[in-house]
Amino acid sequence: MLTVFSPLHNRRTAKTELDGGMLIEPHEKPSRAETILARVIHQDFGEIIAPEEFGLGPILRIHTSDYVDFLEHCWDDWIAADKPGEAIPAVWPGRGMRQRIPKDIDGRLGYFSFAAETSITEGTWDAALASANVALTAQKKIAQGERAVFALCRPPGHHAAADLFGGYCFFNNAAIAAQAFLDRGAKRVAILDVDFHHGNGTQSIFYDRADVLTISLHGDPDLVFPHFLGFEDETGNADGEGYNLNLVYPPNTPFSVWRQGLEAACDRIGQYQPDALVIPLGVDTFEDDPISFFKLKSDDYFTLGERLAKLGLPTLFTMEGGYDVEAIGVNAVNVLDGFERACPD
Ligand code: SP5
Ligand code: ZN
Repeated sequence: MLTVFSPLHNRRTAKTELDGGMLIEPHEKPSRAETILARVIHQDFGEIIAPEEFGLGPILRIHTSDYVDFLEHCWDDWIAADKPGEAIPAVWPGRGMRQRIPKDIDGRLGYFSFAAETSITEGTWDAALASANVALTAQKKIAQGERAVFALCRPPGHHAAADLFGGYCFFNNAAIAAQAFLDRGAKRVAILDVDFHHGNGTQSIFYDRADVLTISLHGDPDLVFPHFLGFEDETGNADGEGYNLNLVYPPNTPFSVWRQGLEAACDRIGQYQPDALVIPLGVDTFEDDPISFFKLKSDDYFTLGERLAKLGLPTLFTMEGGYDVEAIGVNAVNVLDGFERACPD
């Protein structure tokens, strides 16, 4: 399988994540991508290519121009305001307050975010742009005939909404790729999010639409991030009614239970008959993940990949979460390996 990777991911080197009242070293760190890349190379898994550049056009199909402009200039604005640390939002337009974009950078950070763990830093824009280009390059390769491509995206994307960053995400790489499939002639695209966390950004982007089916399997948002979206009664709205599916699991869920949700998701995708499948691939479902509570084991990721291959669809994997850095390479590549082995060609 082809892997798309950009060394520019390394431009995102945040030093701080707000966690438990402390500023800790971020869970979402450069060694994550390097470890996955090393595993792809070690397994001799296939060709690794650099992304092409697509400009802002395909990003603006998903994100608002106000938001893109904010992200591009946030760090410069922060420095111009003489702030000492990394750019962290600390105030939001809560219930009853005005939803308007302020001039001040503290106000803008709050307007364009939904969480405070994700700081914006000097190279964040470069890395986020490269990550979107990784996903778009993978999409183009599939449009040109590849059965499956691995977009080794970093930073991840599935928490990013049309005009919100958070959850370590800035551009929603999976949504950008799904829209690119449609813009190149696909009629329907399915997105099956297997990251431990609910793909709130992706859900919100396509919630009113029937041309993208969004499915997410995740930890109960009553107990974990993102807390305010991802419940099973969220089934879509207007034209999108019936085109969103959330499958929610409690602490300590083992693969034997999780895979029942995977089956339900695959059944729904089968009915939908999409032209392409996008898999936001997080391996923070792993038993030793430091911020999550499922109990998947490394071998289970082969089984996941095999099941996805049996859907028989052109498939684009975007890398999302996974914070046990020692295991992230093995687990991510096991999914791809299981997929390849189950493919007829
Ligand atoms: C892409 C992705 O997986 N994003 C996850 C974002 C999670 N953000 C909230 C993290 C809260 C971590 N709390 C850790 C408690 C254990 N020290
Ligand atoms: Zn996650």
